[in-house]
Amino acid sequence: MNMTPALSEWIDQQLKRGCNPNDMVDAMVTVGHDRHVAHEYVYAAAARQTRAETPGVAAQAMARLQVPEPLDRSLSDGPHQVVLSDAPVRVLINLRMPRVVVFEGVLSDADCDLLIAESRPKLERSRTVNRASGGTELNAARTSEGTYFHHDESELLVRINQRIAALTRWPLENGEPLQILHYGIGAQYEPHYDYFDIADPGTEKLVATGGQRVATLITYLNTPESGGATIFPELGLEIAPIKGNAVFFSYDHPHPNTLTLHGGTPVVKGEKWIATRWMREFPYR
Ligand code: PD2
Ligand code: ZN
Repeated sequence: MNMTPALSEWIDQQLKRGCNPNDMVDAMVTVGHDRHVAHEYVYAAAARQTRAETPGVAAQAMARLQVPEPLDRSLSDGPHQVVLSDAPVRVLINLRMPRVVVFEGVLSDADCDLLIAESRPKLERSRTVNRASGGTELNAARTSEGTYFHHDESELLVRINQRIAALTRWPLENGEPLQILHYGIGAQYEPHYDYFDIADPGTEKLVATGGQRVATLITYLNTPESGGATIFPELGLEIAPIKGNAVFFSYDHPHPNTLTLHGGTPVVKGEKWIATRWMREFPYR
């Protein structure tokens, strides 16, 4: 069943009356809507209302968003690994605030090599989002080259995307295309936040599809000989880039007090390849 003007109006009215969004999803399912689609409609409408009605930019930035949560229990009383349909993934570090999880074995060596091989001929100098316009631009702070892959671009991408979605427990369709980055000696990614700043004029355009970014998974496709760590300067945390490992972090509101400032330090020896999945609130199309 598709979204009709009448359904859209019903959703808006129920939300304005203060109805519980989950009850609304249940009601839509009983009249024949797919649960996933119903969830998407209701939560997208709720987010639109919040943005439109919340008085100031500052308040909007503080509204808490749903974020992916890869682990369903603490490492103290549960296994240290996530069982997926193919190979398990081990949890190395589990930090609550900010939410950061470091994983081992997210991708096999063979899949890392294949991703690099498929990316190499497509590499272009990395562009960053222009916060004012919502477009992209070359940026001295990001001296890497990169490319991206659509979700179903190849059998390899389908497999990797399914694995990332299962690990993060977040719908693949909420993911931006998988971004591959290559850093040579001296190349780095200066500290930044991955969310879009509410105060930036370009943000409205950037969140029009998929809403805010709410989480990031950076997977290391090789092990640089020296340098190239991922750092969270405010936490004093450095993560060694090790082939097949990954760092996940989430940010439930687009504000520096999420403590998710992070960067990639210059590669000192060798080269560095990563695959980044940025996750949005809603389907990204
Ligand atoms: O390459 C990294 O370590 C890195 C650091 C900061 C990647 C990203 N951000 C990113 O892809 O968002
Ligand atoms: Zn980043």
